Amino acid sequence: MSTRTAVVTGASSGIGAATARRLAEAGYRVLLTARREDRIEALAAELTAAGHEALAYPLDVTDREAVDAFAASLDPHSPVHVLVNNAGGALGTDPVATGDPADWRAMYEVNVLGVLHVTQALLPALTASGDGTVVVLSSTAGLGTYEGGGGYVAAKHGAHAIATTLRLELCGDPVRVIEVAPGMVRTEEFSLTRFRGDEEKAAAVYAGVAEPLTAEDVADTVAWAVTRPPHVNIDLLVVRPRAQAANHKVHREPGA
Ligand code: 8X3
Repeated sequence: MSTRTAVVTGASSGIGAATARRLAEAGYRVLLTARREDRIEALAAELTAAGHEALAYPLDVTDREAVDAFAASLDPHSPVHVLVNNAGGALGTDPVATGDPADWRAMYEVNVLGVLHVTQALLPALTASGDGTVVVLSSTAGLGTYEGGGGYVAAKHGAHAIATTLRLELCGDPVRVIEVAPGMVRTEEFSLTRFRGDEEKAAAVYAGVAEPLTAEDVADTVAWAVTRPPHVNIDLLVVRPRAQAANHKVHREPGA
């Protein structure tokens, strides 16, 4: 089988970096994109040293011109088989009544328009591959609401809507759309970013939870879904830790 190429956005840390590692191990040539060039360069070097094919391309998915330039830079003779739309994130836990519209806008930009930009730009290459896969890393926040979810819940509902609509629109084309919706995942940055660097508040999210999911758990799920035979479309996978039965129903060990 000739080398297959996977593009991963937000590959500088967390689920994106773990997914890039897993896809590289599965034999994909991985194109790592994220804003932080030093991080994706380091990951590309690590993967290359381990005998995999990996390249870093600094990219802000909210910048449409930059996304188009990235797509144009790809070798037209080397199709893209997989796009993992992972870049995203949350800002704040304010109620709707007091949420900052600037935060809502920023979350919409990255979680919704970011997915739109990269998917639109790479769709021709994914289709040309004859067997393309678009992965949308949404969230359980895209499937239900919770107090304080605010703009993140709204934005992830948008990402979910892109996945479901695109799947309908591409029916008959050689591109499948897979949505993976993680619940509580403890990564180095997600909650820290949400709480703007407040380590105490970030840690409290996971307080007493024996085993939140790890980035590797989610990457494992993504890699499994992507490596099913081309005719098998895993529409939607909801992945949570055992201790989380719903976003608002989390088992915490006493004393936490
Ligand atoms: C992360 C899940 O519960 O923080 O996407 O919204 S949650």
